[in-house]
Amino acid sequence: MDMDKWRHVFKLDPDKEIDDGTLESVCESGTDAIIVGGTTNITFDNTIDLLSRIRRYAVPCALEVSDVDAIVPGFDAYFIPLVLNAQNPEWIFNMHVKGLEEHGPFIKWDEVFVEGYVVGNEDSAVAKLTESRTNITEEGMKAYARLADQMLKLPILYIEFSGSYGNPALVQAAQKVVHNSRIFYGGGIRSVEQAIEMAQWADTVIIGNIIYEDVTQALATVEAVKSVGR
Ligand code: 1GP
Repeated sequence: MDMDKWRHVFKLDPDKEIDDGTLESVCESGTDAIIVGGTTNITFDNTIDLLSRIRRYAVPCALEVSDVDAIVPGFDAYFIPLVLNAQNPEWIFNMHVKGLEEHGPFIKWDEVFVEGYVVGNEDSAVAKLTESRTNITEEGMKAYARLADQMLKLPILYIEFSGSYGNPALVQAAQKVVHNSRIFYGGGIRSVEQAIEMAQWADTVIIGNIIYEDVTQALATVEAVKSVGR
């Protein structure tokens, strides 16, 4: 699994229904990877069910951990969100420490990647849960990008607008100052044009909800993102 080459990723939510045909088209689309993740009603059972269905295909598959009780073995990688603009202390490090108390001795650290999340859509479930400070200027985004990249040396800066299309200028601002972190952008991409716009600045473009609303449009984003050189 070579995360440094991922340009396009589909994110599948264990809490949402997906039929076998749609799942096959997503996994065989030419996307670079599938991330399994969501914010609400994520359980061990719905996560392992989805993993076992994705495993019929060769595509790499990572789990984005949002609930310590829903950590399922057998993924290629484990992404651990750290919400940099969370104001609720429970979501800053308490959850991580709880996870480490339970799973610490068994973790294979070369499979673990911490994502420095910056949450931008105030109406999203993740913003509400973590009480994220969502009004972010370009200068603010540069500060978060430096925090993730230079100060914390995180492998991923994830600009998350889950459910609403964000301002590409914010991703551009982050890209200007980041040296090593890979910039993931996800949120509200519903068209090929939006996918192309974000692909100019984001290293990796994440497509979520549109899979469940208009799979043809979702599949078209794969080639669109890959057509943009970076
Ligand atoms: C959600 O960033 C992803 O965590 C993708 O967002 O579902 O809005 O595409 P959407």
